[in-house]
Amino acid sequence: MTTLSHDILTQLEGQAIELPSWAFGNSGTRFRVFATAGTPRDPFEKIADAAEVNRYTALAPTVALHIPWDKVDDYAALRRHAEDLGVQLGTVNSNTFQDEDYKFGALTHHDEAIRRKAIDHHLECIDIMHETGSRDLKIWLAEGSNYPGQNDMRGRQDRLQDSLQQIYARLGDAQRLVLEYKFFEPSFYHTDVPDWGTSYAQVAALGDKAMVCLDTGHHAPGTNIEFIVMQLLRLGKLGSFDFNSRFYADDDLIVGSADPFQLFRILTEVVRGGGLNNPDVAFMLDQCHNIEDKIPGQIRSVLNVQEMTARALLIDRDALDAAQQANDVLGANGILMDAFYTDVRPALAEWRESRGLPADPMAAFAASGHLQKIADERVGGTQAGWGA
Ligand code: PSV
Ligand code: MN
Repeated sequence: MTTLSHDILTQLEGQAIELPSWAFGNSGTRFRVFATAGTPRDPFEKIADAAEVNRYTALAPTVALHIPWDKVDDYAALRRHAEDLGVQLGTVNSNTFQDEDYKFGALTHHDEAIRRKAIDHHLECIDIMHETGSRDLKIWLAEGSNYPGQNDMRGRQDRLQDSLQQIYARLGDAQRLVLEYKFFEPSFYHTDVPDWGTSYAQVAALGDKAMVCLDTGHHAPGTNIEFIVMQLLRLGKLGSFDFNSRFYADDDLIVGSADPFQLFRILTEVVRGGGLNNPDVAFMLDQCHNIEDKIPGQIRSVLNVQEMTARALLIDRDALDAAQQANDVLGANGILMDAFYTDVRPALAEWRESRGLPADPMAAFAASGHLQKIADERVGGTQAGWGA
C-alpha cells in the first residue's frame, strides 16, 4: 500500500471544499427535471443535507448560497442553523439570469433602470453577506447576444466595468468579489465575460478585493485549463474554483468523473502555484445531480477532489525539476504519471479511520439509511429546484 507522508496528510487535513446549496435541490435539463423523495423544501433543509456531507468526510465545512433561490426572512437564524450542524455559510452567488427584465442584459444593459436594478441586486447580496458572515460575492453573468450586430459589445464592456465598480465600492474590508467567466450559454454568439482574460481585465481594474472564478466546465473542449490555473495563480488573481466535470458543454457532472487526469493536472498546478490551502483560493463545487442521489453525489465529489489532491502532492518535485532541467522529456512525463497512477485510496481510508471518520464515507452514508429517513420526513411542501 502506498503510504502518505506526514507532510502530505497535514496538507490534506487543511483541505476545505465549499458545497453549493443548489446541488441538493432538484435539477435537470430543459427536457425534464426528475424529482427525488426527500429533496429539501427550503434553504434550512439544503444546509442540513450539506452538513451530512461534512459529517462523513470532514471536507466540506461551508455551504454557498444562491440569491434569490436561498432567500430567507432571517439570515441570522439560517447562520445559527448551519453552525449548529457544524458548518458555515459561504459564498453568496448573485442571480441575474431568471428575471424577465434581464432578457437583454443586466450589469451591461443599455437601459439604465434595468442596470440599476441589477446593481441593486448585488448590493442586496452584500447586505446578506454581512448577516451570513460570508466573505465572497460570486458573480456569473448570463449576458451576451445571439446574433452579430445585435449589440454593441464595446459599450457593454464599459457599462460592465462601471456596474462592477459600484458593487465593489460596497464591499466590506474583508469581503471579496469573484467574477466567473463562461464561454457560451445562454448566449450563443457573444458573451460579455467569456474567458479568463476578460474576467481578469475587469477585476484587475477594480482592485485587490476582486478576483477571477474559474469554473472547470466553462471552457471550450480541448482548453488547457491547468495553464489558466497556473497563469491566474502567477498573477495573484485566482479567487476561486467552481469544480465539476463535463463531457460536452457545461454538464455540471461530478468533479473528476469525466476526466480524472484533467483534475490531476489542475491540482498539480494548484500545488505548484501555492494555491492549496491558500485562503485566497476557494475550492467550491458547482454541480447538479440530475439523476443520482444528491448527498452521495456530493460525498463522491469531495472525495474525488481529496484523492486527486493526494496524488498531486505525491509528485516527486525534486526529481521532476531535475528531469525538466535535463530536458529529459519522457523522464519528466514519467514522474508526473507515476503520481497520477498511484492508488491513494487505501492510505486515505486508513487515515480517515485514524481521525474517527468512516474509512469509506460512501458506504457509511449508504448504510446509515439517511436517504430513507429524509424521504419519510420531508412530506408535503414544494421541493427546491432552480428558482426555489
Ligand atoms: C453558470 O453556468 C454557473 O456555473 C454559475 O456559477 C451559476 O451561478 C451556477 O452555474 C448555477 O448553477
Ligand atoms: Mn459556476
